[in-house]
Amino acid sequence: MLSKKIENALNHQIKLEADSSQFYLAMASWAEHNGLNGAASFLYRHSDEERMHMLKLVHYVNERGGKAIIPSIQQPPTSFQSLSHIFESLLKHEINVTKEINKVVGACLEDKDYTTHHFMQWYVAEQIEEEALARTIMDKLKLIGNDKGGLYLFDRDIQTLANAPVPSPKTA
Ligand code: OFO
Repeated sequence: MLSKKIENALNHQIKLEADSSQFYLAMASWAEHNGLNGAASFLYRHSDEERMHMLKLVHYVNERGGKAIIPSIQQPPTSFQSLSHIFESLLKHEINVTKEINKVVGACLEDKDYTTHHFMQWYVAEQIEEEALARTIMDKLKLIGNDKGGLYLFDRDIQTLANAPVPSPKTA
């Protein structure tokens, strides 16, 4: 059974994952609209993954005797300056998500809730990967700068990352 404190912390995390999904969906749509189809596929997929992160938390809260709260949809930005700005915001956003996940983990330790602490380790590991991926992409975009040919190749290459199989919410 979850304590109220942990239930609230997990519901806060559910909202963050939902907001992340919406944010990346807005980025994906902007990229698609601007002919950057590889980046769009990558971002659509990333948005789906965030929804899975949210669902995984929803199931966990309900299965542990708490009540998962489905948050309202927040309006994300409708336009972005460039692909570099998009990935810069994505990295910043993920760094913030990592901080919030660490807060949940800290609350679990304070509460001696070792079951939720164990459950949250999946998110801790996921954040290491997500931040590393966003940093790699940012490094590539910095190298490309304003080179249109480079951007064309980048957009083609990022499609490969988008095509890898999506893990299911339960096993993700
Ligand atoms: Fe991008 O991360 Fe969810 O947790």
